[in-house]
Amino acid sequence: MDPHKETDRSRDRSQPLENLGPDETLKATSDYLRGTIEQSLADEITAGVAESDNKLLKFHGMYQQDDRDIRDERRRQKLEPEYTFMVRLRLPGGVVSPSQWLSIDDLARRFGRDSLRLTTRQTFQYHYIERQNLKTLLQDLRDAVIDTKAACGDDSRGVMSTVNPHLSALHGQVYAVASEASDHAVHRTTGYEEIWYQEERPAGEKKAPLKQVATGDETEPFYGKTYMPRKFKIGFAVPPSNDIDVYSQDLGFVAVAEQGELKGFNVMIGGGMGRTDRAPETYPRLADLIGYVDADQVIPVIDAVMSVQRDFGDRVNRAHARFKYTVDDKGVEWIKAEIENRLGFELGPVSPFEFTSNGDPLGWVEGEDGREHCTLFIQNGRLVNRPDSALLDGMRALAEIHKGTFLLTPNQNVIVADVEPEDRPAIEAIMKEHRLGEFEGASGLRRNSMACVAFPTCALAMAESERYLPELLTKVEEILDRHGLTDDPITIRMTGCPNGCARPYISEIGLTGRAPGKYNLYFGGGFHGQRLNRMYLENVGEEAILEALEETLGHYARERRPDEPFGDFTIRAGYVTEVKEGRLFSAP
Ligand code: SRM
Ligand code: SF4
Repeated sequence: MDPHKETDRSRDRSQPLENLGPDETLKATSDYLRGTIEQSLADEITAGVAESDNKLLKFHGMYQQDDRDIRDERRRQKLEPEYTFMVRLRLPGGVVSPSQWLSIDDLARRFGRDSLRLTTRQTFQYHYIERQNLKTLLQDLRDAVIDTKAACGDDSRGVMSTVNPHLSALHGQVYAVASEASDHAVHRTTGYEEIWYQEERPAGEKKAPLKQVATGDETEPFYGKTYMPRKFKIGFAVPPSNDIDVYSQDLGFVAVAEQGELKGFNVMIGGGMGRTDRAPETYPRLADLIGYVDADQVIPVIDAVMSVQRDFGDRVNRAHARFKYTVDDKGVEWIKAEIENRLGFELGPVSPFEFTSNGDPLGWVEGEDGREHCTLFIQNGRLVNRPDSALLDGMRALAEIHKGTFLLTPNQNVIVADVEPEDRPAIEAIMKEHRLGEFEGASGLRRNSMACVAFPTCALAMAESERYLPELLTKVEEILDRHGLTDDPITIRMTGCPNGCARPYISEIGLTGRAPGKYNLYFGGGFHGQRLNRMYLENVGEEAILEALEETLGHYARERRPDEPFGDFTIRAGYVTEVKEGRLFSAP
């Protein structure tokens, strides 16, 4: 029997637009993401943009936001919200040259209120960009050979790659593939160049269609007019580091090497973090391993996998539109068969691999070629100048003398990479002057912590995250001190809502915001991101969180087995039960 005949296609792109959700019509009628963005940018009645254009702007890498700290006050004063824009860069693998850093920094000082934010997917975000500055910002970024295409929106998002392409030949080869994947999977519309760079629309431009999985559309041969049903995330890991959290990617590649050279990749599909409280039909899910491909087949695999989601993803209900749900609805075997059908060959058997952690080893390491690399801890990825530490200035000073590259890590940190041994003293002097090496005194928990942006810019935040985690950690550090756990690496991740932007569902301690000051507390995630955690306490405040941590961490200190990670211990000791099935259908 042909399995395809059995497939319910009532919500996918084979349907007429009127049967699908409103975002599908918006995309289809947007003239390839142009919409009325130009008109919105010129609208003198508001500092914001029309809602439909805001949705389209996401495909251009930006979101309209308003400062939530002053939202109520402005409402009281009968003023419109203070609209500004978040702008996210497309930076595959997080690699940036010193001159690019200087340009990015200049723009943060000119337009972004002296602040840069490093994200959990290895890129920079600007916040507080006023609408009238968007074009200059994007043009200046273009001069630095950087764009913001597809950094948000229903498309292939920022492609991640295990950090440090300079550490070994293998890392460099994997980065090259990730970079090619990013350029390949980005949308092709010239609407971006017309709006932001004021370029003329090309007449009758035709692009070569991608074979097999093309839509027949000349402008967007892969995506067609309706792009993807939802965001789609690709990442490349190089064992033993799982820094990119490959199990959380829609499509993950795990490098396989032979004698230090890249041979191919194990392929994983269907990972994702987002969930909604009290909606058990939404859940975090770990990706399934489906096989192996040689390195030269990565691009066809991306086309095949993304096209399966493009064609079968849910285009009615956006809360159910991520690839993880398509994989579960159709079944992994069905999806794998469909991918192989589109590829025209079968995936090979999985090649064994082992991960040891998903964090960043901080400090200096030496690469194969004798050059050195220093990973700096940037708390929650925020680069600003504060009275006690001028991180923005410090990084700028480094960029002024550094001859190698900077690498943004998936843990919101920065690597000063590719340093000649003779240049190290000058680099270290700047780090010391600007207190960029302060992480050396930080606890193992803080070094392995991440928080999403949340308040005041994120429209979806229900509780504080970036602004609160450092303070909470100071209190938890007292507990760690008492139990002799200060140096133990334990992963903790906080988000201001259940969407999971800091990948909290795969940390050993997870906190997701429910309401101001209230969080769900999770335990039991795998130390290298291989296992989901489970909710231990629901909707609790700081006191209950600290009490729970006092009990569990104290118990861990007394009774852990040699080398037993905290996440494993919380399961063995019965605080939570293991999530075995790779997805969490509902809270316990
Ligand atoms: Fe995220 C939405 C910030 C990584 C899952 N995310 C948002 C928005 C744009 C809020 C919005 O829709 O209005 C946040 C902007 C806040 C702000 O003010 O900057 C936002 N997400 C972030 C960043 C900046 C968090 C950070 O502190 O670094 C990360 C940017 C990554 C990047 O460079 O591209 C970020 N977001 C993630 C991740 C982690 C990852 O991709 O590895 C996830 C979980 C993985 C996944 O996608 O499943 C994630 N963000 C979401 C979701 C839930 C999606 C879902 O499937 O349900 C939303 C909400 C949505 O899309 O509707 C969201
Ligand atoms: Fe905003 Fe929620 Fe993402 Fe945090 S997890 S940045 S609060 S959407």
